[in-house]
This record gives sequence, structure tokens and C-alpha cells, in this order.
Amino acid sequence: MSDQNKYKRYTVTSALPYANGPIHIGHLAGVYVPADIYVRFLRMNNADVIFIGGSDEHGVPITIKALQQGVTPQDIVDRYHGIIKKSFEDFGISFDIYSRTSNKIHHETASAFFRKMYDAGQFIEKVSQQYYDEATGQFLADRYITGTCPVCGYDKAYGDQCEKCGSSLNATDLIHPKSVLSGNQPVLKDTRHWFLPLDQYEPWLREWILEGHKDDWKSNVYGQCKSWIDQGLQPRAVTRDLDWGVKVPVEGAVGKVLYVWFDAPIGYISATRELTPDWEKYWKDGETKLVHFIGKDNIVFHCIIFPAMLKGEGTYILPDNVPANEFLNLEGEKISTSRNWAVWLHEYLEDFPDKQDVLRYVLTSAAPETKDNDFTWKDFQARNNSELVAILGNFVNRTIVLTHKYFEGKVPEPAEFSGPDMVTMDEMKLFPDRIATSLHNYRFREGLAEMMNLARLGNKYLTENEPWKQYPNNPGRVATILNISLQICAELTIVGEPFLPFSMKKVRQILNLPSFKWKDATRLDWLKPGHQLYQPELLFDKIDDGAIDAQIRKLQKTKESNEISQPKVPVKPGKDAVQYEDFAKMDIRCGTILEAEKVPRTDKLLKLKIDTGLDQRTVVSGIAGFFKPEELPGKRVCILVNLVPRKLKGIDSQGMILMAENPDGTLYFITPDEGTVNGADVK
Ligand code: B3M
Ligand code: ZN
Repeated sequence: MSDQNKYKRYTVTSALPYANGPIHIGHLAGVYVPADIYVRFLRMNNADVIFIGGSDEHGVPITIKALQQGVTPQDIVDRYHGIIKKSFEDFGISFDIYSRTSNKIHHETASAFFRKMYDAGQFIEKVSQQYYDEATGQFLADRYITGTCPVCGYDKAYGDQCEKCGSSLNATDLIHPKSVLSGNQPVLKDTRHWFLPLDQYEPWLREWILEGHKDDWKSNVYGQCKSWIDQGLQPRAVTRDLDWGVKVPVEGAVGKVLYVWFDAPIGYISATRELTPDWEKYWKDGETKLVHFIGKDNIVFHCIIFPAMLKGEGTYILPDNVPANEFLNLEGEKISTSRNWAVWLHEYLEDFPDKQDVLRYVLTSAAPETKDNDFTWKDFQARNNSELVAILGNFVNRTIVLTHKYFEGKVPEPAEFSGPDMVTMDEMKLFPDRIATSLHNYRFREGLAEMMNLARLGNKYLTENEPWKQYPNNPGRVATILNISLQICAELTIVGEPFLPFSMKKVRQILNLPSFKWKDATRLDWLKPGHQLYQPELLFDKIDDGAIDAQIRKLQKTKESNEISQPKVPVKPGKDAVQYEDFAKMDIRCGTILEAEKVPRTDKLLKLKIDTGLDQRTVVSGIAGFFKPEELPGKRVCILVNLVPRKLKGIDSQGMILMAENPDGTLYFITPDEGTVNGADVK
């Protein structure tokens, strides 16, 4: 807890995921769950804290994805930014802002940052030889080149990094380089770029990290930094020959953009500017504690390169800590996006829509804090059934049920406290500080385990005192036992909140309590005698073998079908067969939208007037989230005209417009080809 008093406020960032695929449990365990726990805890301590997230929308990972799918990079980032943002929201990651690096404010911020360093002569300008694909006439930045890693021999290393051994590479280091565009061996050609002379920062980095953060940075983070610095730092190019990204703000730098790893971390700053006009205090005041939550593959960028940039620019603070995690494996194998070996967050939320906390719990208990760790579905089930259900849920539920049974749901007035009562109450008081120490020191597993120990304490207390046996002879004793048990439940709602926000909110509602601050956690008098509780509600329920087997089968299946990459969001499964006669009953016509307006007091509905060729009629359609009324008149559509009319918000809807829904939920019209007339029969 050494430095808590040194700081007045916190800027907490979490790695900006590339908007080229959805979020999986590895991202969550490594970055977003711990960051969210930390931030929720700080907020409960009345800290002035901002929690920054957003999409990394530049760089070769995006353009390659666009190339693979035959769409534009903008299409890719729009699509995934939407999916990712929504899944984080549904999962309860409590960002103060979730921004994106394609925003104008980011382009301006990154550009100005570069320009300031450029004007101060802090880059080296160098013409060097880089790989060029003669077949396509393009320079091949970063991941446009693959080849064999010179460090570990992995044959699918990228031009900027080997994902196997984690080495950061230059494309020219690769053995047997190959162009991703044409598959050809590329040639070397002259090109001009700007380099950040990391070698010049070496003495400072030694002092700042190797001496200054020896004791407070995690050993995995410190160790990686040390090995980097000890190997000797080289100048790093911070620009690329690409047409997607932040343009290099230097005259004559045509077809060049900032390297994605130059612009992305500046994205944290841009997002803060977007969040508040008062952004500077979060980035330029020495009393602000800057903490970056990242995965281990991002350590060098956040501990060495970005700090060197911040130092070079000169007006920014540096990170106080970078609590990077190791990797989470899945069923004993490395999580892999390209092999579809992952548990995707948006799919988890579909399969377990009210079990956000179960996943938060499991990912925190198995967090790869000091070494790689493994997620298995069996472990997920066991932790749910034998910890959340059997310990935490069971304790809270028993306490509330018994209070209803014996005291009409009113908090009973305690009689005399016995020795064991006093011991329990003394022990209760120790948890908040203990958990706080763990969280201040980024030991989230430990904090969670302590929180569960408080629930264990409660369970043990109930079991040992057996109020259900005592009631007939000694109701006063039962009043005391349940009063203490209820106080433990209330304490749990406070110290459990950062970890399990959905469930603790439920408990607060049942206990009829407001949300408290962390400092209230040692008070022990949240529930006054006579205070009325609501009816109990199960906090967690057992997950049966069927649900777990289904998840394991799903993993195996996607893996088998997915050795070659597939769209990351699977399409809906097929439906049962129908007879032609059933289909022929549908009277579907080509038509044209004549008018469109929003249905008042709804978010989703538009009222459309359609020319169906048969007549003009009104249809209410749930597409307002995707289309503006003014863009619709004149739009050709297909319409099911013999659907029995329905009243929607008081309007008679006479038919249904046919829409295509992508797996991510976006809607598109089925537009008839030119030449069709209104009333043409669709069959
Ligand atoms: N987008 C890499 C990643 O998603 C990168 C992080 C940027 S943080 C500024 O792992
Ligand atoms: Zn390697």
C-alpha cells in the first residue's frame, strides 16, 4: 500500500483490442476482468479514476483481415468495434469510455504527438531496404510478411513479431520470407522512414525500470524488460508504407502512415480527450497514477516503447505500473483465433445470458497472474457448483430464507453475544483491509480468494451454530446468529462488488440496502433491527453436465471445421426441413417503400408505407436501429403480404419486410433486382 497516498487520481487503461475479431476469454482473463475489478474497487474508494478502453483500428492486422474477406478496412473495424463494444457492455466491463482509433480526435492527437517529436528532432530519418512485393507493387509492412523466426524456428512468424516465442522482429530478420499478398519471395527496395532511437533511451530506461521499479513491477514484467534492455535496444521504425492509418504529418511522406504501435497507445490519450475537456490532469499531472492493463505480448510496447515516446514528447506522465498477465490456455492448448480455438465472449453471453459473474469468477480464480494458466469447462462447472453455488450462494440464501422463516423477513435484534460470536465479528473486520491490500497490489486471485473466505466464515458460523435446531428452545439465540449472518451478507455485498457486480447487486436488492463505499465495509451495522428484507432469490444455480458437454462439443466441432479460417461469428444453425406446400403459402411480393417515420416512444420501430403492387399498405418494422427514416423512401424491398395483420404500438401492421440478419445482428434489406416491378411474385 506504499504509494496510495502519493497519488490523487488514477488513469487506468486496458489494451485496445484490434477490431478484427471478437473478444475471447484470454483477453478477458489477461486484461479486462482484472482492470475492471481494480477500477470498481477504486471507485468504491471514492478515487478520481478514469477507465479507458477502445478499439485499435489501424495496422496490418486490420488490412489483412479486410483482404481475406474482400471488404474494406473500414467495414472490418465498423463491424468488430460494434460487436466488441456491445459484448463488453453486456459483460459489465465498466469503461468510462470505449473509443476507437479511427476517430478524428485520435488522428489529430497522434499526428500532433508525432509532429512535436519530429520538430524537436527526436526521430532519425533513414532510407533503408524493405521487402517489396513485385507482383502487387507494394511494400510489405509487418504482417504482410511471414517466415521462419530466427529465434525459435517457428515457421509462421510475422514480419514484426513471432507469436510463438514472443520475440519482436524486423521483417528482414525472417528466414525464408514470403509475401502474404502473392505468396512470392519479396525483394528488397529502398524506402524512407522515421525511427525512434531507442538506443538513446537505454540509460534512462535502465534507471527508470531496472532500478526504479525493481520491487513494485511484477516479476514477469520486470524480467521481460530487463532481457530487452540487456540485449541492447535498437532504433525502431515508427512509420510504415501503408494506406490505412494516421498519415505521417510530414511534407512529402506520401503513402506513409504511423506504425500502428506508435498510434495505438496514444489512443488512450485521445480517448481521454474525448471523455473530458479536463483530460490533461489525467495525463500530465505527477499526482496521477497511470496503470496499463495488458497481456504479456504487449509488454515491450507499454514498458519500453510508449514510455520512451512519452518521455521524448516531454509533457506526459509515465506509467506507475504495468500489471501484465501471462496467457490463458483453453483445455490445455494455446488459444488461437485463426484456428478458432477460443471461447468467444459474445457466444458465452448467448449461451449463459445471466452468468457474467460466473465467468468473471472463474477467470479471476484461474487468472494467469504469474504463469500461463488453463481454462477448462470442467473446472468452470466445478467452480460454479462447488464454490459459487455451494459456498457463497448457499450462505446468503440460507441466511435470508431463515430470516423469513423465523422473523418474517425482518432483521432480528441480537440478544447477547457469545464468545464465538465475538470471534466471528472480529474476524469479519479483517477482510476489507486484506482484500484492499491484494487489489492495490494487483493480486486479484488472492483478493477473490479472501472474499470467498468471508463467505466461508459465514457458512461455518451458520453450520456450527445451527439456528434451525435452536429456534424452538432459544429464539433469542437464533436472532443473534441471524443478525450476525446478515451482517456478513451485507459485508459481502461491499467486498464482493468489484469481483461479482451482478450478483452483489442482487444481494443488495434482497437485503434492501444501498451500495456502500469500501470504507463502510468494517462498520458491521448496515442492517438495523426491524429492517425489512425482500424475498430470497437464487444467486447462482448448478450447471449440469449437459451444458458443459455441449460447450466441449462445440469447441471440438469448430476446431474440426476450422483448420482453414472462417468468419469469426458463426452463422445460425440450419432449421428443420419444410414441405414445398408450406413455403408456397407465403405470398411474397416485390415492393417499394413510399414513406417512413419513427414510431413515437420506441427505439426500434419504423412505420413504413409500402407500394406492394396490390395496394399501398402500412407495415411496422423493427429496423429503426439500423436505418434512418429519411433514407428509406424509394428503397425496393420484398414483403410478405399475407401475414395476418398485427397491431404494434396501436398501429395495424399489414405484412412483413424481408430482412437478412448477419450473425452479428446487423440487418440488411433483400432488394429485388432491377427490372422487377412492384407486385412481382417472389417464389
Ligand atoms: N491492439 C494488440 C492486441 O490487441 C494491440 C494492443 C494495443 S494497446 C495500445 O493484443
Ligand atoms: Zn519465435
